[in-house]
Amino acid sequence: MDTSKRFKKGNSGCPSIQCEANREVLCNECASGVVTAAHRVQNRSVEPCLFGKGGTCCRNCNMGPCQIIEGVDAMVGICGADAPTVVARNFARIVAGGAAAHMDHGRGVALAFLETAKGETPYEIKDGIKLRETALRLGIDPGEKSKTDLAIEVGEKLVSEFGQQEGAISFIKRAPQPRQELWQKLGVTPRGVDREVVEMMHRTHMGVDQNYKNILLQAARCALADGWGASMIATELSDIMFGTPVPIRTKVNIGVLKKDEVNVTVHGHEPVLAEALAMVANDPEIVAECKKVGAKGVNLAGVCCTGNEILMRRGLPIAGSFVQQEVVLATGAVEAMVVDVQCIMQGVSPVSKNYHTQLITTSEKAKITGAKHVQFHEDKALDVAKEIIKMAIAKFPERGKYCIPRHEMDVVAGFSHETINYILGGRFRASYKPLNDNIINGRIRGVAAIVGCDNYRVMDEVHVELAKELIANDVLVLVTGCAATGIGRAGLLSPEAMEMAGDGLKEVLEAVGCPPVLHMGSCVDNSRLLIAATEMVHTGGLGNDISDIPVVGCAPQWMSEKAVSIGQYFVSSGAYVVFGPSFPTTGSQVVTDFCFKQMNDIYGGCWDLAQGANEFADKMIDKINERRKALGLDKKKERVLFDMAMRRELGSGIPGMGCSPGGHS
Ligand code: NFS
Ligand code: SF4
Repeated sequence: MDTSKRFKKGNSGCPSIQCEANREVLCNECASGVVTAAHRVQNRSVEPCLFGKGGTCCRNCNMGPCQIIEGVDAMVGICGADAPTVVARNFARIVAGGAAAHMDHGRGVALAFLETAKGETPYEIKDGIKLRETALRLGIDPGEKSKTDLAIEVGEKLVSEFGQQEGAISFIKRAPQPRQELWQKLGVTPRGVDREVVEMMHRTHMGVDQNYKNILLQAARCALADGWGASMIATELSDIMFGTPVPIRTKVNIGVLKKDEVNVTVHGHEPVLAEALAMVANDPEIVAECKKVGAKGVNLAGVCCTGNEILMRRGLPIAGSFVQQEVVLATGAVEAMVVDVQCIMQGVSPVSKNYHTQLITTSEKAKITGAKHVQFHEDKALDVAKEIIKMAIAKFPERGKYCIPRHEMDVVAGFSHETINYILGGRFRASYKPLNDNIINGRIRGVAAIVGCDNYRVMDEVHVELAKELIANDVLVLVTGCAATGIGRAGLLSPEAMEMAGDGLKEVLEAVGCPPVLHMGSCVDNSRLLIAATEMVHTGGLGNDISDIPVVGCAPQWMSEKAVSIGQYFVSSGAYVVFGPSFPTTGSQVVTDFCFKQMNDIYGGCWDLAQGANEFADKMIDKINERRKALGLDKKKERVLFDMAMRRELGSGIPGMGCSPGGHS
């Protein structure tokens, strides 16, 4: 039945949605009258504008907006700008927007780290070994320096890189040597973190850079300043402060909410807030307050990438990914949703108004109408955290009708590149050698990253089906972000899922006891993938650069600008990256060809576009095979082709699987 017809604009009801947990909530009486993105996407009466979709609408000056059609002389901008220029400018501004989000996040972490080093916050320097390693990488001699002095020096150095004007950001030197030389030759080595975004915005202002290739070079430099700069700074300093993740068992999906506890969901991105909440959640004072209102305690659960941060480091559960944020509230069982920055739908505020739920904003950068604002300060982190949790406790007696679905799934997360090292190589000879050896001997065909968001424009469980198809073809899968959460809901992040792997991969996994899909963290933690790929190069036997190794990446349901910045830094680092369901340059064949083909000649990595798990798998496995062949590893490895029956069979063993929103594609 086509349920989309049943709902007029503004009406709520049971939307057409595939995920059982989401359906159980939204089709329940407790969600009656609630309107979420699942409803809005069904009720949307206007299709996305073709000019906007393909990147050919320019609003960069007030002679426009101009809508451009490539190859039609009369359809250039008033200023004369043609499709390649406009599309490249728009694409570059998407990269700059995404990179800026990671950069501001990275800066926040770096400043909090410096305050922590100076003893001005309640956090500590937890990973002294990683602190020393990082110091050495920055050219700082740890010598006999105290942990405090060393941390201050590391913090000051990395904070300074945000405003650095000349030279090169430090972590770029972690890349394989040939890659660094290529970046130098192309002139895309980032000089400072912030500088590259400012320059990108300048160059795409009306009447500045008009050569699409030149614009896209700066987009690459801007993205590299994100991946090898801000995101890597965020990951490394978060690890040093809060602990480098090690494999940990926990649960995901809406069923992690508890009926007899005060449910506090923490949504957004920056780990400093979530860590503080986790530090006080079991405080005797808080537990006593809970008892007074008849609750057993505080249940802290994550949403979006904050969820991934606390899942990786503390084993706290994730209630929902991006597409589930409103559904989590529609359970009526959430006392407070605490948010900081990024990926917070404006819809959460009206949804929360249907319940007793208190929506709390904590960053001066992100205020939401209808929410209470409690400003977070690192130096008063625990006091602020307690204040927030007490607000949640006070709401518990007001909880009305609620519905917590039974769906939750066991996952193992916490695969930092350091732990992959230990798991594969053993604590005493930590190394990527076993991984490389198994790729060389063909047990593992290659490595694929599935990253990025989930998205109401995608109907199918692309992440899940793709991951299954890849592991069945002996491809080890690494995941981050909301893709990781979705794949976790489907049961693929547990060691038991190794049964679905191809014989070669299974043999390797059985020996080390890890899942076929490794959860590597939040979206800033894609920097861990850069390091893992570089380690594979350094370990030897698979070529001299990232563009040689049989590693591919994809974001099949991308939504955020951050995803495009991530994709571009992987491409510029030599990876083959497939996006879907659409790509923002398709309004210009010239720019699209440049991204999909010529970038490969420049970087040894390029973009591509696919729709549906099958096409993604085909393209990614073909690329892995192509790289294997170039390395002389082309021993015939039969490709397992999936048909619908096989897909159904694979899915049937896993209860409560999946959670695609089921919107319109
Ligand atoms: Ni990544 Fe994380 Fe999720 Fe997408 Fe948003 S939470 S930083 S952007 S939606 S994966
Ligand atoms: Fe139109 Fe050119 Fe102005 Fe863009 S910059 S809006 S193409 S006149």
